[in-house]
Amino acid sequence: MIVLHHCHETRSMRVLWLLHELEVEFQVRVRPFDRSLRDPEYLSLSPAGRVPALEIDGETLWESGAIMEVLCERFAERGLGRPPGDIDRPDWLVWLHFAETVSQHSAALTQQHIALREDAMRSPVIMRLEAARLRKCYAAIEARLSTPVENREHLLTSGFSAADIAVGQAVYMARHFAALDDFPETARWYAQITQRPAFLASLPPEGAERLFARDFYPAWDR
Ligand SMILES: N[C@@H](CCC(=O)N[C@@H](CS)C(=O)NCC(=O)O)C(=O)O
Repeated sequence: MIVLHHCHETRSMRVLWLLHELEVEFQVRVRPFDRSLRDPEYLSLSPAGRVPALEIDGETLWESGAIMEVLCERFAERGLGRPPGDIDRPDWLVWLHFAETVSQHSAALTQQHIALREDAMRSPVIMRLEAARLRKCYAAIEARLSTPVENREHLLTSGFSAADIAVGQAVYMARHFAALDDFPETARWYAQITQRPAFLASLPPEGAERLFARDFYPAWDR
């Protein structure tokens, strides 16, 4: 049995979305997003105490990008990966892992706006800087989606893939700190992929404790 260790609205959501797309049997172990990720029991699954961790085929994996590669290879028939030799393989790898470039800024902003307990600990400079760096990431996605190829609806020319899932989920987190208003192609793509039933199934269920209590956290203006 595949077991995903997951915290709502974090990077593990991209693995959850992928598992739903793959239509395989799996269990989700929802964990609170707190110090319990440092308990020895969880550190034995994920040595730095991070989510996601995935138990599969008697092994435990961590790092969302690696987990997504493994799942796409293991369930290759679902067509969400691009195997070696595929013309879109290099772009698939680039975009799959670009999700982490986006998410590092969301993680810094989550720390600034949510994790730090006292206002005196927060830095308006870091808030503005990290939000600006998110917009640079949006610009990269916008440029890609504006590249004139026929039917450019997804990040890859060959259509929907795990790269859209990884970057789409990274944008899900990022939108809490930087709006998509100036990025029309990215907004269109995001609206389209997040209608997918597998994305909707990866959202926190009604009543669950969410990471993001608000839809948007503006940078402090001082
Ligand atoms: N590069 C790793 C990052 C994992 C990561 O830092 N996950 C965050 C949630 S988005 C986490 O577990 N944070 C808990 C902590 O830092 O204590 C991945 O993509 O899996």
